Amino acid sequence: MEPRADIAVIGLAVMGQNLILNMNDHGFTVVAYNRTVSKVDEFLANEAKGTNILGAHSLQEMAGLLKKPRRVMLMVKAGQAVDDFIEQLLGVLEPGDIIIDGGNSLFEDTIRRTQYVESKGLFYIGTGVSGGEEGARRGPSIMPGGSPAAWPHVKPIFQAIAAKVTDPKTGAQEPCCDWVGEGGAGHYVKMTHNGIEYGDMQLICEAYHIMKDGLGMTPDEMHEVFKEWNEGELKSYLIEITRDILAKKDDDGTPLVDKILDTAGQKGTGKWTVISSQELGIPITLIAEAVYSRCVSALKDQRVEAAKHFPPGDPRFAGDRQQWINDIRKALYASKIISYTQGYMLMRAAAQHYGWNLNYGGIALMWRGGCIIRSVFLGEIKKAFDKNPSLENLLLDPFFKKAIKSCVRSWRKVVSTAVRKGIPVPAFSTALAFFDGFRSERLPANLLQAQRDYFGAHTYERVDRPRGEFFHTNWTGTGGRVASGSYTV
Ligand code: NBP
Repeated sequence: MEPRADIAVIGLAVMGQNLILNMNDHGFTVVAYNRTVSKVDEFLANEAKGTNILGAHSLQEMAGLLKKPRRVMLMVKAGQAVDDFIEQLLGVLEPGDIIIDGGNSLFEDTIRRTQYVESKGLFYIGTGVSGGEEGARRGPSIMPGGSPAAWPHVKPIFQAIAAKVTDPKTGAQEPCCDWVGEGGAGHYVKMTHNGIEYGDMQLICEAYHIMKDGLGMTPDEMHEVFKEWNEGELKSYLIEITRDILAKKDDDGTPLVDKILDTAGQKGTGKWTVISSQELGIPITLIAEAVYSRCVSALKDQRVEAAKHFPPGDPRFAGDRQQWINDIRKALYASKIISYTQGYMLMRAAAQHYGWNLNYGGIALMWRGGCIIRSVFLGEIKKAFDKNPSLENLLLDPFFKKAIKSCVRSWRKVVSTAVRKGIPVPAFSTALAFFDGFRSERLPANLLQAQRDYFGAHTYERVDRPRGEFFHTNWTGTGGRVASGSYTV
């Protein structure tokens, strides 16, 4: 058969199948391949029936069907499967061809794979794809990085199948997909997206927890609150699904949410975000708390036991319920601003460390539609970076500065009352602690430096001397004159 296919997709699980169908809808001819080859025929006979989708039963056959430069997209389990396929593909592709990994790969693997594939004369793209099954089928958010030379060949397909959002200024339909940067930049941005997703979900859960235990509200009542919140500044996919979840009834007519076991799992991208933040020295405290909150939730048996030893007091918040609901909304909004501020701080540090030229407004646009964290809020972030592309910190943008100031009273009230009443609000409170630390001209780290110098001769800088001059004090009178050069604590 003559080469006539635009792209091949390997991996016929939920994401691969739906992306193929999406590509087909947009007029591209796609070749489908899967490790378990019988799934190719199953797919062609069912979901892909009546479409232009082609099937291949070997990688050689797949390569023969593709126009050049060949574009091959992997939608397989992240990890070794990707390396194995790359190795096999190098045997059937030729220089100039493009291998794309659309799975949730660790960005460091993508950096390594880009270098490896480029060393063989081919190009590599590691791309985040967000939006789950529905997104893959109807329009995901796509965050590609890797070999810049490959982007023009992939761009028409990716931008066609991506979610679209309307540019408020021009009214034009903008795709939620653009070039992110070299090497692992695309997967890094996707990882940060997932970290922020962890944070957003935790914040919503804390608001729910306060309304449930502090205000004694039923799921139906909370459904109404989330419905209202979804019409304002919090309008987002996650608020929308929370609204719908709270209205959902089990077969016996009672709220389904009350029947769901309170232990959460995690797949790893939240954890990776926190690990990277630790390596880069960036405080993404809210995402970290969101990951740890899932870990605490997983200790169900221990929690049940501990609850017997430390029984709760009365968690009820005194005062006007509607006023509290407004305060909780503001606490959620302010905490969300902190979470995104931290996420952007992380991406900025990563860009500097790995040498990526990230377009921060473009990233907000990519997240504006198609993905799990899509929201009107991201439109405001896009505007902030459009106004000032070199904006150092989101908190200092006039819109967000004003927003935080208008929320801060409610935020403190909600956090302090939840703490007094024993309702855990780790994300709300860490966001507030970060805010208070970040806006402090002077922190107690002077004492900390003194402690470090005391026990380890780590030296310190002085407020009355220029930065970069280091001093050591013989605190006890028994220490030596030598300062530590390598031992760091
Ligand atoms: P899975 O992550 O469940 O992977 C299934 C595919 O991987 C099948 O094609 C399977 O082939 C193949 N595979 C496995 Br498993 N082990 C393999 C190996 N050792 N060698 C070769 N192939 C192997 O599929 P998915 O949920 O569609 O996700 C695909 C990628 O997209 C993943 O990286 C995922 O993290 C990412 N992602 C998923 C979502 C989502 O909502 N599901 C969202 C965004 C991104 P087989 O049929 O022969 O077993």
